[in-house]
Amino acid sequence: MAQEAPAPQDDCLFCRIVAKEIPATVVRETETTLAFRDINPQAPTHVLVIPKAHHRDAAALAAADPALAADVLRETQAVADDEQLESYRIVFNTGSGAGQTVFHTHAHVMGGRGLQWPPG
Ligand code: D5M
Repeated sequence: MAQEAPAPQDDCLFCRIVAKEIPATVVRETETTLAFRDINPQAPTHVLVIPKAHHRDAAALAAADPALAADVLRETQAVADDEQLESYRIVFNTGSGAGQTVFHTHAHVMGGRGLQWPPG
């Protein structure tokens, strides 16, 4: 059973995008999720899918609300379908050492070019 949704954080950039206090190029929205284009795209398609509720990273989201984590994953697939991506990458940077800079769970959906493995 999901816990009560965490309150929006005043100092969280993505909570402020959810609240429409900061503009974003939204490509999809559901009751529980928002998908918008990354401001610094690393691929022709680079969309961020976030839960509207504040969780600091993917692990915290999965622990607190697995159904919401599933909503986010379902929306990454929907973005890939909308963008007609045959191959794409889903990334959850988790922790500053892995490059996480915004501590509100977000899935990067990247595609539209060849993607190397392993990433840097
Ligand atoms: O990814 C955080 C991502 O968030 C990074 O790729 C830039 C993006 N970003 C930062 N500010 C904005 C706004 N205002 N709109 C859209 N995208 C934004 P991380 O995995 O935490 O490094």
